Amino acid sequence: MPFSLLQREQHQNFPGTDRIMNDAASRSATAGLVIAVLTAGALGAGCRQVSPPPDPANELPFGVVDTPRNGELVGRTVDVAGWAMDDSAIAVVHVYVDAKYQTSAPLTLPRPDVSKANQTYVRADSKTPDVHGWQAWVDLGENPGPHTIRAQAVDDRGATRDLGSVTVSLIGR
Ligand SMILES: [Ca+2]
Repeated sequence: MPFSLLQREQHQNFPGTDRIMNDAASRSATAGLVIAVLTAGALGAGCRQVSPPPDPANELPFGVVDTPRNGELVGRTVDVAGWAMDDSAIAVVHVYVDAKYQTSAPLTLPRPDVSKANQTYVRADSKTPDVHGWQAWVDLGENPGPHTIRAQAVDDRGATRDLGSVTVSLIGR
């Protein structure tokens, strides 16, 4: 890769390293190697993400998968639904098929029955105090036989808990 192109990329990704690269280039005929090393190091550091530490006061979310039922015979496209609650708020529900991520669903469906059964988790300041239900469509693929659908709720602080898993049977053609 020509130096100028590399430098331009480096500048776009890591503007702070621009001056270091220029110095290195003027000092040595091996500047290209130095820059390559700097680039690799900077890229490595740039890809790392540091999560905040878990909050000991934060409760895990909870809930269930209502449909489909365990052992149900289904077609390839399956309606998956349930509910979730949290001591603060549910950010999203992730749905996995055969241990692979497939889709995500927010809470959108009113479930006053869930509010009634878990009144201490209903927030008085919520604009949608009865919305605890989620729904998603998943694709089981082409292989007939058993497939496992798993749902995981994530709260607004990143804590995650499995809501449950069901194993259904895809009817062959
Ligand atoms: Ca929580």
